[in-house]
Amino acid sequence: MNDQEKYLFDLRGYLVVKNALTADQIEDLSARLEVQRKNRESKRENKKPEIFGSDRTVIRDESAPAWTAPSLLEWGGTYIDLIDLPNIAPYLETLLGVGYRLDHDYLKIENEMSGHTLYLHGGGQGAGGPRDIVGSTDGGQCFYRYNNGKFYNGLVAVAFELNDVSPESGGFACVPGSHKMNFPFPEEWRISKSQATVHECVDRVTVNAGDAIIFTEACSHGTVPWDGGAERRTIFYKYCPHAVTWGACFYNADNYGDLTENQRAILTPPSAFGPHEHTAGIWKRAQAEQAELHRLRKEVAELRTEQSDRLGTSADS
Ligand SMILES: O=C(O)CCC(=O)C(=O)O
Repeated sequence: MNDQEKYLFDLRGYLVVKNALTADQIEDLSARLEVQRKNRESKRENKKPEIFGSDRTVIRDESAPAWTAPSLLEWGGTYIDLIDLPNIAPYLETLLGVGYRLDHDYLKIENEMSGHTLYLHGGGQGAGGPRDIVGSTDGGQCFYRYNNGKFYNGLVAVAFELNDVSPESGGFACVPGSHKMNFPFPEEWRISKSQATVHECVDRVTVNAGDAIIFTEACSHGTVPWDGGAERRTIFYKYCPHAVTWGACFYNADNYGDLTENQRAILTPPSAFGPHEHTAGIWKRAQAEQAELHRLRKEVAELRTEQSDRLGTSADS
């Protein structure tokens, strides 16, 4: 992150990294997404607006083990590479400090079906106000500071765009500078039901497919209602300092196939020590217990099936 980027991030609360993704990466991410959309269609799950992954506050069903909230990481390929992209990692380390962690991930699709409303949320130092969806019970999670030569952020989002987005189309927007605000966000500007009513203090950010918008959640931001014809498909990976958590459900790195040491470290649950040997031992034990639980549940399910098959056979004879 060079001095100009640091200046702009401190000034505005966001940055655009041009061409963060290669054409091949966009293709792979898009292809894997389309497979999931087809799956959803075939199950007749009509989810609007279309969101995949989760903010890790969602457990799939009653029987799902803890820490298995829906995640794009299950889709493999480039979705795994996004955890630790070499051209994004230096920004995250500068903004969050070493040992930062991935907190949650999701993908959002906007098209003519979306019918979105702009709902501005976030706001530094609790300035989001009591009606803010992320800052209402401000436990310090929405912080932004620059002190003693270091950035401090409670949550940094990386929004990877798979399509071109012009300001007239809609998409990411924010109130630049609001991450440093000392006054509550004016409620009358929070919600806009159409593009025409979006307040002039809101910046609409223009991007091309493959660009990444890096923003601090402390900056008041939201999605401008879509009016762009085709589609906007955006992947969000959101990162915290190692001691902070937003999601209630941590990643279990064992669930996502072969990962690099760095990727596993970034999926470590929160602690003051980060991905350090002190916490690594405890976490390894929790993972082993999860694996054991998984195996035992499978065994019980198989025994039950066997038993009901046997009962069915004897009833027939
Ligand atoms: O659509 C966008 O880029 C904004 C997303 C948003 O509001 C969020 O990530 O909290």
